[in-house]
Amino acid sequence: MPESPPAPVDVLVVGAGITGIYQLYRAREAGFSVQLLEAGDGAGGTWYWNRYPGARFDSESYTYAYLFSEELFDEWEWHEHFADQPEIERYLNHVVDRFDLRRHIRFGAKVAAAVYDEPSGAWTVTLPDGRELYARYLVAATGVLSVPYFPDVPGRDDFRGESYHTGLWPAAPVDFAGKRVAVIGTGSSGVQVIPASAGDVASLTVYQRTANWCTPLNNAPITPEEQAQLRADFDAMRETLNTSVHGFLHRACDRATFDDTPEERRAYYEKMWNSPGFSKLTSNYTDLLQDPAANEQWCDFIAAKIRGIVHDPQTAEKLIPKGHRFGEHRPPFVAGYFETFNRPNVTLVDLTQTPMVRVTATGIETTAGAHDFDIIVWATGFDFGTGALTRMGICGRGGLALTDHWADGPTTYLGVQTAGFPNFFFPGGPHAAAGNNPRYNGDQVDFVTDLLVYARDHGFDVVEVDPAAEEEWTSMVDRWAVRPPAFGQSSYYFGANIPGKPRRYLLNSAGRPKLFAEIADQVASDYKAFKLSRRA
Ligand code: NA7
Repeated sequence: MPESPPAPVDVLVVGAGITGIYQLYRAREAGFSVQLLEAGDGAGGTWYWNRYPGARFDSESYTYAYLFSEELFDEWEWHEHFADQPEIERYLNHVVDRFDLRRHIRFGAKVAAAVYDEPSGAWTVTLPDGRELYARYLVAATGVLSVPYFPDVPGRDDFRGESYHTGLWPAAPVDFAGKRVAVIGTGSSGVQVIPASAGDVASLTVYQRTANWCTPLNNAPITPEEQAQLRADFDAMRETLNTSVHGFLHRACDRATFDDTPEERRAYYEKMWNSPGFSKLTSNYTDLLQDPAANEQWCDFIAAKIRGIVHDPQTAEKLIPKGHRFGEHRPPFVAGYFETFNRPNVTLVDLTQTPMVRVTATGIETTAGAHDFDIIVWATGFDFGTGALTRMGICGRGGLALTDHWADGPTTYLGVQTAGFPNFFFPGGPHAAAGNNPRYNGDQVDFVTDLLVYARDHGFDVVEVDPAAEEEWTSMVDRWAVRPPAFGQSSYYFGANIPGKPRRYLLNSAGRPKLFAEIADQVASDYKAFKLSRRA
């Protein structure tokens, strides 16, 4: 007997990362029938795929985690202020099972195409084997850093040793012991994998094109007293996170750089250097990102630290960024990174001096010569923001392809919907966050769910954003991106790491207050930015 087609669901979620799991939970709680499709064989999204040695949070564990359930918060004990990947993956699986969500997830199910059907107002989603699924609402929780990028280096496929991308790391541990290892890329992933793997290897060669302003993560175990305090402070912590611009607990500074004397400044920078994670951005002097002279002071301090840590002066100079300021690229946070270059088995290759020529069958060739390797690690980043959404074969009203609609870069309203694609949402996509991602993504999931509940309660089943609202939000994003001192145009925030990608800003620099204000306005105005209708 031929298999009968699956029953349509109310909500089809794509992606079992932190956003998708929460969307599944919220939509179930709201009484919708829900199915979640996940390309991987396990839950976790970013924290499923990025299992390279050294992968860990650089937002505080308890501020990155879910805050929708105090019971969940109370029963999960994070071991470290910045948890490592295995603990994060365990946590996300715990959430899936604790809320009985696993039975709604289909693993190993990558979306090949998703097409909007105007007469029914529903979506047809096709899997690679041709099977079709039907849903009223399609919610892509596919993340902004989920499509790994391999640069087009000649000969990349010729290498006969092992090669891995940090964002596609295998589940079985990679054995580095005694191997000659190359790491290409020194962004947040590269600078985590480098110190974590240097101990075991015969040799580690780091191919750096752009040095980054790395500062210490300053991780530590969470003591029993801190655990107790975190629980006691749950409500206050949630309140602080909900009202902070970037979704962190860090306290803002009340002074600008040159309000302090040079001695006071040095002491404050020392305090920043020893502070946890992103507080170097969020608690630093108020003019850090506004005044280039202020930024330079902080950069000089970091450069002096690097010179103090790295024994070889030439290597130290190569590790000091040139040509971009602190905060212009996403700042990585490190543990023992600069110290790694003092090991006798670690070499830094500066690709600005000796560019990469090709990958060969046995290694890597630069203009300075060739080196053989057993393992090449590609820590070369992601197609940020739009990478996953533009690879899902999405077609909206009138057969409009999302890739065509976004040919010049994404246009969105609140970073959750785009005009011409009714009943399609993408919380956690472009134009939402600029800070601690799960906090924003959770706001967006809440917004989408509440909107769908509103539509259902009022007898509507087609939800589509007004092009004027989309235009307004997108202009706001673009305006903020070029506010003085506009910088970062060379970063992946603008799509600059992918050849040929439109240079459009992919974050929402106005932050959470803007998102909250807009959401409140929508709720108060019966979602005036959306056209709600009944299917024909
Ligand atoms: P990033 O931050 O995009 O870093 C990618 C790195 O790869 C960066 O150092 C790049 O140098 C380097 N890269 C890219 N292409 C090349 C070529 N062709 N040759 C040499 N080096 C290259 O990605 P990550 O995975 O580290 O971090 C992504 C996010 O994950 C991060 O922001 C956190 O949110 C966690 P470039 O700077 O382009 O010169």
